[in-house]
Amino acid sequence: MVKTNYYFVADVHLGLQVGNVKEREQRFVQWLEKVAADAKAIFLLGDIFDFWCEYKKVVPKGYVRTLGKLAELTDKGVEIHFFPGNHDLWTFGYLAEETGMTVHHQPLEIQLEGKTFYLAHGDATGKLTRGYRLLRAMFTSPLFQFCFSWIHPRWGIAFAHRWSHHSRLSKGIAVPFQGEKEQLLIFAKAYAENHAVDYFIFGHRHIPTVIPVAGHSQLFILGEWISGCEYAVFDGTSLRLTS
Ligand SMILES: [Mn+2]
Repeated sequence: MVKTNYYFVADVHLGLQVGNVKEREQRFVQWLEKVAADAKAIFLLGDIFDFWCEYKKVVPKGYVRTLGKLAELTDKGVEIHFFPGNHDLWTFGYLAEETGMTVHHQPLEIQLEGKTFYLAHGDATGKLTRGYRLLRAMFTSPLFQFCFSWIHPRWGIAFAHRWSHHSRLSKGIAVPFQGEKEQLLIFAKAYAENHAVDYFIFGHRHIPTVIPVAGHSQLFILGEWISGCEYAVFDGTSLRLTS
């Protein structure tokens, strides 16, 4: 099959104990298999795993079908990019090494078929609340990560699962789109003032949205896979949200 498409997906939240956990992973793995057939590249824009963490010698249980499929596809030459989200930011080389994905810890501006894309998970994009800034600074701090790694995974991972389950987004309850007050839109508008970006694509918000930014520039917010299976596809000419 001729490879013509680029795929973007986020917020699968694999492992989240809401709804049918097994079915969600099957759905995602089947999707990967299906889109890989005509994919020039697949971009995983964060929170694919509801919790991911790499200890020196240990990774969390589960996700084996996903990890296997990702490795199988990259072995076959499929290009897969992984952006850590706020639920799966603790990857320090193992995911990239084991699955063959390219991991991006920073937002990526990339040219695809002559169009410019700005890609990020979105949790750290735009103006963050003071509380979230502190939390993020803590979670991304090497000292905090070092200390966490010394807690036995039995307690560390259990704590992380409880924390994740507690989060509003994880339960599939998204804050409605904030219109002009939406941080991702405010960011995109400001950024587009001095960068020629055709498409901004983010996840995190769990609300599939397409909204004009300025001129021909558009903001895409991807949906989630807790109850849906939404993604975006770029066929070389135009980008659209679909499921
Ligand atoms: Mn998120």
